[in-house]
Amino acid sequence: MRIVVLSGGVGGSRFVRGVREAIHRATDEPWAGAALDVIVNTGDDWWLAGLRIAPDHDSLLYTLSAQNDEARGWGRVGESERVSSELHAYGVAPEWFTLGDLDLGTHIARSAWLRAGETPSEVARRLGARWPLGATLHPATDTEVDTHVVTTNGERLHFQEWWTRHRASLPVERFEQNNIADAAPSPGALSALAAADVVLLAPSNPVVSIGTVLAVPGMRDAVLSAGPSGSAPVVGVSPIIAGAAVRGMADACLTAIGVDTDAAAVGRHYGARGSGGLLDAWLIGEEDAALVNGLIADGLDTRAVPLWMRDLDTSAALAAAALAAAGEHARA
Ligand code: FO1
Repeated sequence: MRIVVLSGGVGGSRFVRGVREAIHRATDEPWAGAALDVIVNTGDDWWLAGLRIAPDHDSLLYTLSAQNDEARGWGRVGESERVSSELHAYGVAPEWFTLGDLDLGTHIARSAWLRAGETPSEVARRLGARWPLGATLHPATDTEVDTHVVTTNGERLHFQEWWTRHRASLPVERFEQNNIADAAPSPGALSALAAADVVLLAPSNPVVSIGTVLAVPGMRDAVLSAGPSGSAPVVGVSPIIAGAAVRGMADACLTAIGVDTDAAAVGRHYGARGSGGLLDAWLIGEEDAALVNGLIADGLDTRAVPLWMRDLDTSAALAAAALAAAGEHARA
């Protein structure tokens, strides 16, 4: 079996780790021994101090290699910030963005390979080769599609500044990705989807993570026609529980595109395959069980399951629930 997950950063990384764990724990489930490919959002990426920073990729790299700082949610465990304070002192990195010493190793390696002419996909392969990740990470596209925020008072700033400096507090007119019209899915993303038996949308930010992955021309069609028979089931996991974003500031992003911050609205935003959307099934939290019947009545197969990923057990159980839902939609 081949599983493909579309993922952003922190929430996505926990979910992908859960999928990997569910694969390892499986005995007679169809996903025992499955291959795992992750299509990673690159809209958060930016150039800083001459280095290419790729937060969502690095969240996955560090989480799957157990190098991540679980408490902080990003960066490396056991980190120090000696170089970062020098970068701040010289003014080549803003005070509100910290590049840890170990983390800089990743950014320097990535930037060196990029400068040598390697693609982001090749860079991801080389970075991942250092650890047994149990998954293959594919940037959604090898084109730089940095997300920018146009605020309601006409400012245009990189997503990282809006997210990290302003904590998503500036009202948003729209999000836009540079070069998105010229972008194409990365070769690895396309081949993973072509071979997929199931596609999962991680509980990442539906707008600036999953949304940005799907905004790459050709990606949505590749998801909808995934698999050898072009009909691999697509199952999504809600990043919203009881009207609140589990992590990050997805609520600010959803508001910006006119979608309510609730599990039903996000499910409808992705849409049921039968009505022109993406999903064959949608997983929401037990806290939102009252929303299930309305969504099913609208043609979206919805299940209320434990959605909180507190540890490996709960993450693996959530992943297994998503894979089981996919199995019920597997077509010939
Ligand atoms: N988030 C912060 O809130 N403050 C930081 O200084 C910061 C630095 C940073 C460095 C590398 C990296 O990969 C991520 C970093 N993040 C930081 C997190 C990042 O901005 C967000 O987690 C993602 O972009 C949101 O998906």
